[in-house]
Amino acid sequence: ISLHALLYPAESETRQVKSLDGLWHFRLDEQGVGENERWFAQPNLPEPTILMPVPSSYNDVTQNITIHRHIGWVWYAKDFFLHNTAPRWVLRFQAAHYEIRVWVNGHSAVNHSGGHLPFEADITPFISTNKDYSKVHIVVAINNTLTPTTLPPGYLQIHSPSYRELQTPFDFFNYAGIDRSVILYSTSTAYIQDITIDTQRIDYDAQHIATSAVLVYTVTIAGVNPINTIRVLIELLDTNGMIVANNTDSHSSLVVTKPNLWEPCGMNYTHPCTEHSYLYTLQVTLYNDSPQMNILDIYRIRHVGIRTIRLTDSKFLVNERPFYFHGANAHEDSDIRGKGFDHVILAKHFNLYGWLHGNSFRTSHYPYADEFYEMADRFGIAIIDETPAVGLSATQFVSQATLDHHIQVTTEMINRDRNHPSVLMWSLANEPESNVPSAKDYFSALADFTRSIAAGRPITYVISAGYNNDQGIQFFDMICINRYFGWYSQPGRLDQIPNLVSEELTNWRHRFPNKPILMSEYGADTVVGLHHDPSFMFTEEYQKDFYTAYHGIFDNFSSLIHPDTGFFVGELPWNMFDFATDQSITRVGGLNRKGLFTRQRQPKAAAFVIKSRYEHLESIN
Ligand code: BDP
Repeated sequence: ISLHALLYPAESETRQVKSLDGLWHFRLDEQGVGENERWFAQPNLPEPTILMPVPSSYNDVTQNITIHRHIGWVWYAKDFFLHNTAPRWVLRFQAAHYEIRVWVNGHSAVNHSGGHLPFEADITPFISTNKDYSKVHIVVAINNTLTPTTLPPGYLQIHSPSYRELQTPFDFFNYAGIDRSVILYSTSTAYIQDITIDTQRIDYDAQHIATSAVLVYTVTIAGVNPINTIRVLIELLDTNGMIVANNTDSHSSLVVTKPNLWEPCGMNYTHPCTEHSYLYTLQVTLYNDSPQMNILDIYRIRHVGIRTIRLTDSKFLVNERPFYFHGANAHEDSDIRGKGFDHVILAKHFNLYGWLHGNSFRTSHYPYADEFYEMADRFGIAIIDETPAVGLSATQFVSQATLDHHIQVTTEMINRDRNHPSVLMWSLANEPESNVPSAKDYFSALADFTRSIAAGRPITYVISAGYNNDQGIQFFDMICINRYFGWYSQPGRLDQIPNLVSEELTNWRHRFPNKPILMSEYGADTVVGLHHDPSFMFTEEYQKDFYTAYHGIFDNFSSLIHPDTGFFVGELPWNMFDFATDQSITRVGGLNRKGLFTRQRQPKAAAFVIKSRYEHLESIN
């Protein structure tokens, strides 16, 4: 029953969307007995239960440390009424972490493995249709235990019956629960199942003004038999709602004359970070092939951006012009909510990128909620979309189960995100142990597969290995390196940074003269309010000086500043915000404090250094 979760649930004349967000009944299942005791078949979860907000991570909502650090199964339940006004109802989880089982009115509806991507189930068979309404009881069981074959991986250590520990080879807290929205949506019996859009061709005049663009699309229809009883109409609308192109084939192209292009903000000054980027709407209508031409289904994608991407040996081109990434990496993380999706946090996220004049971020270290991509399309913020493969080591490279899951999660991510113009590149992993020999075959296979579905985007992974021993990046399009000179290495020695960065970039270029290079992480922990002159580690002064030391060298290699010789295409500090980690001796108060902003989204001194740098970069981009 598990379907591919593709189109975002959007309302239209033929589709209803009902939110199931709010308070759900919740309890821990510390002994892991719920499934055997058939909790899913009972009218209520056995007590003790509490109320838990959805969406949110469950970890930080209560005062109970047992819930905060729970490892294993938890259960959620909710009842609601559904009026039978549609022939087909689909239950959609925008994501839940990690292993999920869902029952609807006692029937198993869907199972899913993986914490960061949507999954859905047609629940029509489980609701009674002989009345005007149905009472629906949903029960969800979720297990946050990570294993060597999950992504990210994890290792359960049982020190004693009362002391179990989940070792996580990554630096963020393993928040869990129903952390994104739960949605119910309806369709007609015949419905639009999927739409893909590709805008890889734009023609220009001598002044580089776009004269026309070709938008290739495919519409997939389900629930009709035979297919020749229906017709489809595809229309592209501009921001005034005027139709600029249309077609009646389900797989064809639209030609747009004098197109308005989508561009990342700040690029060529055509679109400062304070304005929105140009988005068309693609409207697909399904009719039955009768004289009445009854409308069966309508679906609109409201974030269609016309733009191209191309890499040269030394440049990242958007619309055939060099693009320089200057933004900051992030996490889905905030006080109380943990990884839970929240519209306030979402809006603040983009308002702060605007304030900073940041034009990009990487979804470190997993795909974010859909809403981030729609906002990025609108704001003109470029995204490097990353899979949850963080913390891979030699153990994983020899596991077929890991490679299979990596391929599955990559496919789900690309299927979900490929229509967003903001997504400029796919990042397949963060800091794998790519210096071991087994990394070679693993990444070769992963690159081959991903290239076959990459939808016009370059592919990369983010490297901590050295230029002389990395085994996998040879199969990818771009070099993204994370470096912590002046922090994890040469701590306290800001004076060493310029030479080390310079050598590093030169050496990578020497080994890979045909791949542009991006600094995908660099940063220093900073306790807000801590000061010292001359600058010492952990102070606000140190964070300022740290960034300044890198910037001078970046400029020496920048493809923006040296169009003929430069090959360095961007800088992404680690991190935009302080974020939660496991408790440890290096993480004061359970936070990684490398944010330019605190976890409450207030600026540290370095945020102003980055802001004035980015204003400058924007003026030359
Ligand atoms: C990098 C990791 C990132 C960490 C960061 C750090 O990619 O996830 O949070 O180090 O230690 O190596 O701050």
